[in-house]
Amino acid sequence: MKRINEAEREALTSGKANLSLPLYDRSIIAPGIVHLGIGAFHRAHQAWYTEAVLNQFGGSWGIVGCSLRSAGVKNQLAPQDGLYTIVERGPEGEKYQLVGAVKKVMVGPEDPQALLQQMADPQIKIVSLTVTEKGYCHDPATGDLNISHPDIVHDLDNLSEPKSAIAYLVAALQLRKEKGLQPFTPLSCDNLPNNGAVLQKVVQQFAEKVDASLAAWIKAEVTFPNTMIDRIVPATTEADREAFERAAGYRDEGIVMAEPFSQWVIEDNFCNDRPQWENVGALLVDDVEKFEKLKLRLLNGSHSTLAYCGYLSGKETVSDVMQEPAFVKLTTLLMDREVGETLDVPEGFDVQDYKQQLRDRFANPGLRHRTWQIAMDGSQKLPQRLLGTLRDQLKGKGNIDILCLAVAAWIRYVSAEDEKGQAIDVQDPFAEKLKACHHENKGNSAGIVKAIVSIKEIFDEDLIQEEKFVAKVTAFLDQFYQQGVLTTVKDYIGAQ
Ligand code: CS2
Repeated sequence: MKRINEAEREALTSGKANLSLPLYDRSIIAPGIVHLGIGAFHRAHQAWYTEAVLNQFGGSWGIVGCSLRSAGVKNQLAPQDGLYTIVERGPEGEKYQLVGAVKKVMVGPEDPQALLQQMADPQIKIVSLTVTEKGYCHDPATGDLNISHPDIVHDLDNLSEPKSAIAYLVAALQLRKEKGLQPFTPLSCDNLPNNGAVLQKVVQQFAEKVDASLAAWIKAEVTFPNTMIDRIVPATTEADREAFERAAGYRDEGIVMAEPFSQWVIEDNFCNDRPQWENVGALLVDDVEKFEKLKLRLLNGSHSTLAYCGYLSGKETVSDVMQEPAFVKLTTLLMDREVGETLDVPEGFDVQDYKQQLRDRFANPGLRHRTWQIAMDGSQKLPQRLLGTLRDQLKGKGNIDILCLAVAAWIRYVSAEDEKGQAIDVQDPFAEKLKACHHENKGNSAGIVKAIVSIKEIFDEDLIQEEKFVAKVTAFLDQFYQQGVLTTVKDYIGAQ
């Protein structure tokens, strides 16, 4: 079947019900945004909002999408002239939208200078990022730049050929400073609390190592808005592409699957121009923190809990996990009791409704969001998803049971062996270290927990001192080994 691109677009898409198309002339749209990390999430979220701005208002807000690692996305999108389809999967079936906002795709390692020049182009007003938690090269517990991170070590010596997003930002800002240009706004769109502030800290610390006057200029001129981003976007599979091809009648290597729900809350603090995202559904506010905390703790905290418990109970997707009443109850209790007690809900926000919506979103059978995908990079995710709530609950003497159960499930998962003795493909920068903690303490849950909770980069220095926390995690881990995760959860829920 024919593949979508500009030349074929008219013939392949016209007259198709269920498919919406770009409403603007793509050929006159100049790029205004460089995006680092053009994975599925960006294409279904920020690019989707920007597409809505282009559809309604036009403007120079085309996107240059960049990968900092592989050429995978470029190979998908370049032959399609940047066109790709969002497949929205809701309870009522599928809706398709062809998106035209991505004007060009670049791959950092293919030509770092070309990417730096692109970022330094005066037409570029924003450099946004979805590089995942580990892309910030920081110590998740303290937020400081990890200066022994191999990419950072490399980049400090080779600033004209960077590897990390952090060095790309600093090097491109340096070029703009030298040219006497206004800076672009770096816009973090990753699932980190105070993501803008985290980015600012690592950029500032990196810049200080490069040149003090550059660091001072960044401090004075550049703003780093915080954002809360939300849309469930599972990795696309070949089966998704084939099903789409059959249904839509054209081939698209770049399709992304998404749920109907989407939310974007942005701190309105830009040092250069920005698209009118507020006119297409985003919320531009003075302070993102309350929204961020709510989302990271309720959605992502539950997601990680369900991912570890679910994977270990043999469930492939989150919607499979939500078929099991004990897991639904576990999530409800986690949301209402442990997380709920720590939240400062924004005025006018219906949190009860939000929690119910979350459970419905998790249960969406069309999404096929794999537990294994969410389980990735737990060492980078746990601090903001579970450990912040835990610290607040310890301080307020609130309940910590399910938080401990979740941490125990993660610890069980990173042993890299499932309940049937099969290997688990644990993707995590700390995978080897975590596995070693298990090996060195085989059969001794207390030893395993002690070794893992002593990893300061994840747990900081305080949590190993919290006896109640360590004891509960150990008890759950023991129970997991004795009777499995599902039975443990059922027992726990039954006793509530
Ligand atoms: C998920 C998130 O993969 C994960 O860790 O928890 O990607 C989640 O789907 C999004 O944050 C939803 O907005």
